[in-house]
Amino acid sequence: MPTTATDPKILAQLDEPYALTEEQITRFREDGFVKLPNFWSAELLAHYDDIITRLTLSLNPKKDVPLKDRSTYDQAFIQVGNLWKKDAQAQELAHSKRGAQAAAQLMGTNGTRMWHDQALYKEAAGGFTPWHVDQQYWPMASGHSVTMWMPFTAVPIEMGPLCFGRGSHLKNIGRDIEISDDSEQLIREAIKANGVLEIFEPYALGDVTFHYGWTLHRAGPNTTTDSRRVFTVIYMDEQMRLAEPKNQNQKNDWNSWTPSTKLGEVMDDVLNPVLYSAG
Ligand SMILES: O=C(O)CCC(=O)C(=O)O
Repeated sequence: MPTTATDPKILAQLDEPYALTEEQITRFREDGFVKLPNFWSAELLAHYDDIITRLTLSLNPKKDVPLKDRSTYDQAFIQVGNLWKKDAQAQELAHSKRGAQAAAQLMGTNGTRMWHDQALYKEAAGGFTPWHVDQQYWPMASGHSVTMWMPFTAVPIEMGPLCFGRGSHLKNIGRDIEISDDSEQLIREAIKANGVLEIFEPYALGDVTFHYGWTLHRAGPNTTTDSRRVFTVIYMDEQMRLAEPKNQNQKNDWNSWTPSTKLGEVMDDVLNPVLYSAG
């Protein structure tokens, strides 16, 4: 079904800077994540919820496989990447200056490039997301990567909001373990042994979180009868260079998200446009 063009008032909101406080920037750098209230308006969320949900359900690679027959990873969410390449309105959201500028300011970089976007829909009765770090998958030469995790609705605890290991981006925990039942168990034990605090809170409508690629995180199962509808945009430093892949996941992600970039180069593939630069 065709979707109506985005209202110019909503388009303008995508470009408006978010007024980050010094405290929010400090929290992000020390804790490895920060929650930003009222990042998006209810009308903007309702508009893009329709668009992203339609795309995600139509492109869902697991749509014919019942939940019970899937792996732990595939029970955790429906995952569809780079929606911005498939739909002009998804691109409006994925390339918002508001998100890209906040990411640069939080990391303290001059600008940000696109790594990729992802819809992460935890279905009704969908399983937990095991503990992991994202950068295990990414062949990046520095830790200047960050995910904006934006739900289209409020996310109560029983729907599976993200849970973060506070300050875990500064500790070397679980960096070699891919997301799996093993990562859930091994990282859980390491978190306890290292006294890392787990921060697990509901999201109100309009809240987003930003977390570093090296921050440990997980999510509980969705025990409600609604889908947890989340869109994420992953940003990196505009100067990010391609590092030698450390594992097969990093080789795959090189191929998927920055195929023309050579080792040691700035990731300047057509898939990695600069989304914000302070100049
Ligand atoms: O949405 C989830 O359950 C996991 C999300 C995640 O791992 C991420 O955005 O880095």
